[in-house]
Amino acid sequence: ELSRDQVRLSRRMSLVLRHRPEVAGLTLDANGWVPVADLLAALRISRAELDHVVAFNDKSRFAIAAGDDGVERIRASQGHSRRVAVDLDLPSAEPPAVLYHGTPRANLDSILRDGLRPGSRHHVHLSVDVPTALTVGRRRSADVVVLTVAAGAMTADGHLFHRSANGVWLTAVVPPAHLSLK
Ligand code: HQG
Repeated sequence: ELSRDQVRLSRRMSLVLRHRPEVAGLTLDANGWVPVADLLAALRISRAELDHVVAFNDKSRFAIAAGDDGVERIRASQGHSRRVAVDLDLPSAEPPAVLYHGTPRANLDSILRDGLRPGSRHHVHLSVDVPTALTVGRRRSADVVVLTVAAGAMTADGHLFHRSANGVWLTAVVPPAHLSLK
């Protein structure tokens, strides 16, 4: 478990690496990576503090990799704002037959009418199981519904899916015909 300060750091990293890199004076590369050394300097944290948050945040939100140039870089594995022009360059992958999406009940009518839309992010985010979907929905409301997404049927219809490094399924939109209430 992370301490309260470590959770705060994790949130700050999400802000910078997904939504507003400019607040830290950083620019993400085309695939969302930034040199680890630059992030440490921008957030004024040590490598040990960074590594702890990367290793122990509850959803493995961040990935570190060395580039061909030997420079270690970090990025968020999913969840970027649309205003940040990042292409995660994930291969498309075949999803399980069904996936799940948890959302406040207040969104239900609109979703069943218009389908799931990515909102301010790059993709619609889908969960592999109901408990995860409930957790996602409860970030926003205590009164949550879970939708079943016919991912297999969507694939047959030509929709593309990607799996993020931390196991979140991503797709552009989910039409209402492929949604049902769990
Ligand atoms: C809803 C967290 C009305 C949608 C999570 C959701 C996830 C509609 C909200 C990741 C709609 C967007 C993403 C429509 C979609 N009408 N409401 N037609 N279509 N919505 O935060 O999936 O902790 O952008 O149901 O775990 O909640 O940050 O998406 O309620 O993986 O790492 O519009 O964020 O990850 O909200 O969450 P979000 P989300 P982290």
